Amino acid sequence: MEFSHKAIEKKWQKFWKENNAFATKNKSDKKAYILDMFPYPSGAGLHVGHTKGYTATDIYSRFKRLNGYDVLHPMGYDAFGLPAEQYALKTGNDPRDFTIKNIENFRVQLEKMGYSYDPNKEIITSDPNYYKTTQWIFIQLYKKGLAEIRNVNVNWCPELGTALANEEVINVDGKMVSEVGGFEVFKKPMRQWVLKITEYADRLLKGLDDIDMPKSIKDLQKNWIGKSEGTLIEFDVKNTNKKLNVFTTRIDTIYGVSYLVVAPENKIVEEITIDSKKKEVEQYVSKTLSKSDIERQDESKPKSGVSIGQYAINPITKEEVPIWISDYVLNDYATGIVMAVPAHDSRDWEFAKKFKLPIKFVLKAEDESKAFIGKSEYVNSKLIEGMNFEKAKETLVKLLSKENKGSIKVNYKLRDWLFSRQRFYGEPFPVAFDDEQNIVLLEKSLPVELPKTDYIKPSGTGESPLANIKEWLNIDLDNKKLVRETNTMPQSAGSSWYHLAYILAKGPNEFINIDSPEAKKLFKKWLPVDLYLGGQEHAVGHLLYIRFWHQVLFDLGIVSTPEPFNKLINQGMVLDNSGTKMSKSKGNVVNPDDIIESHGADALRLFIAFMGPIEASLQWSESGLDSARKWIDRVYRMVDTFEISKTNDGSLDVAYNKMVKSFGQMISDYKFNTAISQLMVFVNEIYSQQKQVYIEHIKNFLIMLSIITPHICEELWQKIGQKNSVCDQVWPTFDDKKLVDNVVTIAVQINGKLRATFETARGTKSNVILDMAKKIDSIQTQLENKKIIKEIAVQDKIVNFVIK
Ligand code: ANZ
Repeated sequence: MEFSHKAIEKKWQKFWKENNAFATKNKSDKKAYILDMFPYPSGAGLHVGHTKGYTATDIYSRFKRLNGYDVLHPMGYDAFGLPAEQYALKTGNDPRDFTIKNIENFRVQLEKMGYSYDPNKEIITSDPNYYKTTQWIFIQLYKKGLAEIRNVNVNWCPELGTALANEEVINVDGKMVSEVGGFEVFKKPMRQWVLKITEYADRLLKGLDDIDMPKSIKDLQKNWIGKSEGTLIEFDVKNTNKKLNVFTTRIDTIYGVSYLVVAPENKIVEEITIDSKKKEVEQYVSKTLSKSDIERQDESKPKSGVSIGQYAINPITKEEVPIWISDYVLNDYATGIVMAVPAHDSRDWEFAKKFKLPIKFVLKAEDESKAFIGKSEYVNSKLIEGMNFEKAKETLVKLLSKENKGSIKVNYKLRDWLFSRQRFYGEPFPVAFDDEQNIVLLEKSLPVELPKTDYIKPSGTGESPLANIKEWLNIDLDNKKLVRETNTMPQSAGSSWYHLAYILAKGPNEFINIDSPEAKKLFKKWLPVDLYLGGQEHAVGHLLYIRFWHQVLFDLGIVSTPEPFNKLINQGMVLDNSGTKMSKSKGNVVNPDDIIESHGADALRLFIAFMGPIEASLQWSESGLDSARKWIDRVYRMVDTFEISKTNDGSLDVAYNKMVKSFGQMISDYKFNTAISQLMVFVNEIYSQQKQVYIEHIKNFLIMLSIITPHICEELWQKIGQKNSVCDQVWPTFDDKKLVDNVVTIAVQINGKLRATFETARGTKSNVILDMAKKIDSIQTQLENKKIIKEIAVQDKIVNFVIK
């Protein structure tokens, strides 16, 4: 190796820190807000997968700074969460101490990568100064009617003593268990805070048009929101005054309804089940509660269900149809009740076959041995025969709406956001209750801090451990005795406004008030985020939550843009050298610290940026890493050994200008891997010339390369006698006129054989090159005394003589 990366990298990291080199500036009218998805500070530290995205944004941030932009490029920590709490429970430590220790490790690791984060913008979501604003935003949501307490079915895990999000539950042998620990999970109704994200469903859908993001991510969000336009139809329950509301997208199949299915856990079931069926129904309901929604909707599983012994009246045909319960109907989608049309819906078909329920075709189908899905001519459908779908729908809705039994309804798959957890380590709600359970907002005492305690065991009652800390729980406010909310917020709370927190940060975890004129000015300058980069696993949950909060804050006049992001890129994964995903359990994770030690951070940065497109998942390769390091050595040797000249002999002008142009263009297009190739081509040119190198070429080469491998470039910058930092320079420009070689080589052929070549200026007219060819001595001799039958000259290329 040519140089000691250890010494060089440390030296420049110290220099950047001491000179506050990456402070967010406010000097230019051009800005770039470049945001990484921040990490959860786990005990395992930085993963090489993190470095793929973080290196990309660092390259881009450095590029923008050198191009005269004010750049906001921050990093922080998504620091609340279950792993720290579980660790604390196991070891008896405070989760806060554990988190802080992990963050310190991350911070050192990120610094060792040479990332140009502004240290004054660092945020930690579990810091009371930070969550003060998380709580303030919650209060605004509450005041806007977007937060409320509901009794909802949650995934309850008795062992962990908490409700879990769907993503935290996995399916083992048909049973729900917790992802952490593999403990039993079942559905249980609990008093929960819910945020009404569904009220923003349409906005979340429309806003997608204004964000430049991969189509696959847009589709994921669209499907998650799942807009569905249909009809609500009311069925009377026979001999009672009860009604069943069904949601259907196919009102036109109403003549084919042969039974209704209610989700087993729907409240109405108990009210309408006949006595003799109650026991069977109860058993079925409790079985359903241990199944996940995914399993319930799994089409490959045989259908199950129970008749509740009651009948409903079809409001169009007045026919009586039996009412069943089955787990394939979900309680929290639409009304949780379905009109089953087995002839035209495959789930209903299977169910009807299994329980021998009638199947009546109301759409013409060639093959009646299976369900016909789709649209065709109506049969057995008195009122609508001969109509198309739209007309049939309109006719039926009109008829039903006259009797108040039908109306158009738009439904969304998107659920309201379950916003409370029965855990210690999350943001406390800024809420308390009086004797009558009225909600009192603790607006004046923000932040509502988590108490210091070494007792964070689950309370056992389903409440959070905070319920056990009586000194914290009971408060006096304006002479009223109140009891605090003991749930805490989910981890996704803190990450739903962190893009704003960075803008407001005036020092680590010190913030300007979000609702101040100063904040408005800053939001106006920095929003929206110009580039947001992170993993695809956050495509739905996080991205929808953060957009929802942003939209609410926009409606409240706090932020200046309707959407938080302008552009989103999903980085691919770094796979191990056999193409497998790296994971702790497989023991194939590469720790960046080891690579920094052996090859240097610059080599790792170069390798990771060069290995392929940012969006692609790519394989780790030791030899690729070695090559990256070798190339840096080659650059070092080039600057070290070639004579650096103050005058330019022009021999590298074309190669140089081509490089400047393409490199800049490719970096702007986030094509870092192909951009790097341009630098490599230039270095090859220099070596092939084996001459001196013009100082301006070398300086600008180092400026450009510094966005990829900053440490070595600072070192070489100094080595060639330059002052200040290479990061403080101005991005080079290129000369359009020097993009192509001005000299071309012309071949001269006689009767198809190459006889000579000569050089001339590009663009020399063909009659001129013909004359030039004729003046070449050897050609003159060969043409002497010969008859020229044909002479052809092609500009910039060839002169051809046919002689006899
Ligand atoms: C009758 C019907 C006939 C239906 C037919 C479909 C085809 P999307 O587009 O996803 O909104 N459905 C309604 N609520 C449900 C629930 N809680 N759980 C399970 N399924 C439910 O689908 C709407 C359709 O899904 C509705 O239209 C209903 O079945 C079913 F030939 O009603 B349909």
